[in-house]
Amino acid sequence: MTPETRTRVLDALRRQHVELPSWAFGNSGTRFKVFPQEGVPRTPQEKIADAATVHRFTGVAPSVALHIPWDKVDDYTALSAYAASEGVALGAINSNVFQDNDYKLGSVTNPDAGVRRKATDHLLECVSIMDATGSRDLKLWFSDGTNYPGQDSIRGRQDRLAAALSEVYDRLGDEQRMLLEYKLFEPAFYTTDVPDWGTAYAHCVRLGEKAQVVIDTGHHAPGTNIEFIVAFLLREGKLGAFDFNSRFYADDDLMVGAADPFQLFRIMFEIVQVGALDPDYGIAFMLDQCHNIEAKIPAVIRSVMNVQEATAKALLVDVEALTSAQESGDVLDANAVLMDAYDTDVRPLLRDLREDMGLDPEPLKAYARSGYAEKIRADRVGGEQAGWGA
Ligand code: AOS
Ligand code: ZN
Ligand code: ZN
Repeated sequence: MTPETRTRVLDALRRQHVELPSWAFGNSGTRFKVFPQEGVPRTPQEKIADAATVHRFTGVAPSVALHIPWDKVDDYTALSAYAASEGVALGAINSNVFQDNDYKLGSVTNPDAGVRRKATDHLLECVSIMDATGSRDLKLWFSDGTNYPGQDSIRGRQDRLAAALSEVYDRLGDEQRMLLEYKLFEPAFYTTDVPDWGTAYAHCVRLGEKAQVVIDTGHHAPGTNIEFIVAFLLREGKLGAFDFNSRFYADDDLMVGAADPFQLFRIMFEIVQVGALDPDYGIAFMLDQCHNIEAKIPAVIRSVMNVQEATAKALLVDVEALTSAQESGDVLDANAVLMDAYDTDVRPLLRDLREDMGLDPEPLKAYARSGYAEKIRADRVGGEQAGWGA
């Protein structure tokens, strides 16, 4: 690696920004069982403190996404000030129109106008919360869909979705954005109202430039070429954010980079090629994970490190050599250039980066030594632990 390459790569990595989900620190599980862990946060403030701890050891996770109502508080301006005092900012506001009895047949696409009103009002409330927290992004994921052919009008539901999105879009401030997430299936099994990037993209195009698509890496059919979607949306200026995680089967929400680090590298290569890694470009690189059986804070630290490793490898691709091989039609050479970067052990480089940033080069070991895990286990007794749905 030339000194110029090294400087370029380190500069880009120093500016990298991964956003953490507040819910990754709470208890979670499957539909069969939630395994509670000791020391888990009981309040939004404690979740923020845990996220800030991950930032202290990694240096590249300076914001935390909230989920409403799981992170509901009376005073969001005060919550924002608390986050700042912990050294992080509040990030995307995630809405929740999937955990209420009223939403059995859908939220904004429900056949009942009253339920649609309630769901849309919740989304509007989330924008008011963004006004107070200073958050830029409203993240929307709809569990809406149907289970049986004939259950509802596929087309009618698209009309209802468009109407709700448009009402919420009109409420956004100049600096605010709407991020629309898609998911192939689950909890609905027959039709999903926003099942794929094309549907999300089409709604976002109609809405306008403040609406962009979220790619959750776990929300595709097996074998889907996610980096193609990344490249396409980037080209159209419609990629707003990622929800990073790993999947083996469906929406597994495992640690990013655990199942398929090569896919993560291929995604990050599409990103770095157009300079979209820089926070000023506007893409939010968020994690959306649940740590059901592993310790939560170290799992989030590991995930951030996995994103950094994939990014460092992507930044190391010799673009000049790649372009020349591509232009001369040398398939094997082009592939070899990409694989050379992927096969590089970037861990020494990342250790140097952390030292440059005044951090311990080994975040997981440093966290283990810090005593934070013991402290939260001792302090957080009594009260109700945060978790899926609380
Ligand atoms: C659901 O499958 C999605 O991934 C959403 O991003 C969801 O809002 C998030 O998991 C928090 O509930
Ligand atoms: Zn997600
Ligand atoms: Zn998901």
